[in-house]
Amino acid sequence: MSAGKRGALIIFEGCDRSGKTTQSRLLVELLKSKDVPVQAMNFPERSSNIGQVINSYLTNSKDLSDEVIHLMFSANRWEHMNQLKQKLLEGKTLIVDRYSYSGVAYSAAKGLDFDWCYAPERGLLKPDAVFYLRAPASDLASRGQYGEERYEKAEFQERVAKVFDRICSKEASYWHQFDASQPAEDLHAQIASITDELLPKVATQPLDKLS
Ligand code: FDM
Repeated sequence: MSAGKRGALIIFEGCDRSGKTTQSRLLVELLKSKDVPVQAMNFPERSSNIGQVINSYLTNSKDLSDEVIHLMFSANRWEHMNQLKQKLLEGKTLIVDRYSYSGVAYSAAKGLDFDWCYAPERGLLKPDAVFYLRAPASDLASRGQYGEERYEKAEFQERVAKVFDRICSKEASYWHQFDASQPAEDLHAQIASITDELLPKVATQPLDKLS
């Protein structure tokens, strides 16, 4: 990359089975094919010590209070922030599957206070764009059986979707909402076009923080 040009921080958000994994993979492949330096990441990042506790919780082998697991998810983002920042400043674009908004949406859906949930996210890197894949939870449930993990229940996912909707309307300046029930190629084309415009635009902008 040319000196001083940074990569973009792009986040995919949405309920389980909304197609985030497929769409982030397609976007990474597209950028690679254009020789854009890019890396896929996801949260929770399950390999660290904190990530392993989160994994035990999600797979139901460990119980923790709603507050404690919430702060662990946030700590898991904080422990990777320097690494993310460095990669972005080196010019790498990061395509991240889930971020702070999943943290807020899943915990607020359990009944925790929205502002309390958001507080530990303040100061983390602010995404340049959030691609929110939205589909009715009933639609998602009909795509196939939910898995075995803790949150994979249709009724809970509907509550999560409501919190995502609330965040989406508040953060409209950098959130892009898509109908996740459309064919994957159509969705990818829309995401690719927004990304195409985004990368040169943010390349010379300073990194920002969530406030
Ligand atoms: N999840 C994910 C949270 O509850 N809080 C968070 O901060 C994050 C990042 O973890 F059910 C939930 C969302 C999902 C589960 O996510 C695992 P993946 O994408 O299936 O690994």
